[in-house]
Amino acid sequence: MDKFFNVSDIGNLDKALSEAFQVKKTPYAWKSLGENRTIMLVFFNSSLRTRLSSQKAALNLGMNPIVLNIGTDSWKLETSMGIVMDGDKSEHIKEAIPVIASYCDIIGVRSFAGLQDREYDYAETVLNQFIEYGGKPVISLESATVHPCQAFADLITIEEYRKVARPKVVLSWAPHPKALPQAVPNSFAQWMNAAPVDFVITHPRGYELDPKFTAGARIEYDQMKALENADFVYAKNWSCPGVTDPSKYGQILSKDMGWTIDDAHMAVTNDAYFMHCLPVRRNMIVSDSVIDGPKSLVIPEAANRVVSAQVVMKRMLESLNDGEGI
Ligand code: SN0
Repeated sequence: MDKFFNVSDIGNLDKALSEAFQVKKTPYAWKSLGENRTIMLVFFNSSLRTRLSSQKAALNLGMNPIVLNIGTDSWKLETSMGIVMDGDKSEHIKEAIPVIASYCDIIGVRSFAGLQDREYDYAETVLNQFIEYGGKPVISLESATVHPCQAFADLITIEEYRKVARPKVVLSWAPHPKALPQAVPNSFAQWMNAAPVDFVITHPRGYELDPKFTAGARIEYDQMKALENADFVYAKNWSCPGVTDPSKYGQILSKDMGWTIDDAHMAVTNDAYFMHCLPVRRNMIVSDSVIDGPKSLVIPEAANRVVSAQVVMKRMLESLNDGEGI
């Protein structure tokens, strides 16, 4: 495995899930796999779970994690090509990436969508530069359009808590004061489409996600109807993906608090579990009563971030070791 980006990168999902549960049961069983290996975790944006769970996963595998916060710990990096560097960016990514790569075996990158230029974001420009100029395996730690470590942890959580063979999973848009990327809902949709679940997406009109990630999923614009008999409710805000109107890309189209997941929303479900990737804005996305209630999975879901990251890093280390005949 030399990149972790899409659901297809993990291969067979049953196999990935059984590996995940093995890793969860015996996290230190592969302690020698990462010996003398280094992973560089590069953050262009804030993080709590991703930074801590990635370090923990690396340590469980006996690997050395190094964290770099771009702009605060390092020089500000220029990512545009052919530019006269007379602004506040001191170093170009064309030098920075190969330098970073020369110090490590695997690179993890967090680089959010800028939400200004749809084409630039949806081409995954920054992540692809790390692949091109780094020449090392790359993990997306939430890049412009995907957050695969989160979606894999979500799938593990659903597998652990599901009571029926084919649970109904509803991804619901919810209001937020800021414009947020589409990476989390894109990946969640992509992974749920590949999983044995009855998947429904609900959002106000104009928030249609890119069919590249959602094709095949049912969209129900009536939130209450979508939530009927749900076994899992996955709430998330995202800004306008610009699918129906590219000129609105990255904009907030609605702050309708009627979409906040509260007890009345949960009442129409099949006593559903509540999920969110965190960080969450209380009483915007979800009411205190639901997130603090007995069906909230947000903490076990976050704990599974170590498991998903560890499976991905384990696979990359195995590929590296195989390639080098160790
Ligand atoms: C990010 C997002 O993609 O929605 C990261 C989620 C894992 N979330 C935020 O940036 C939330 C920021 C805020 O102020 O609530």
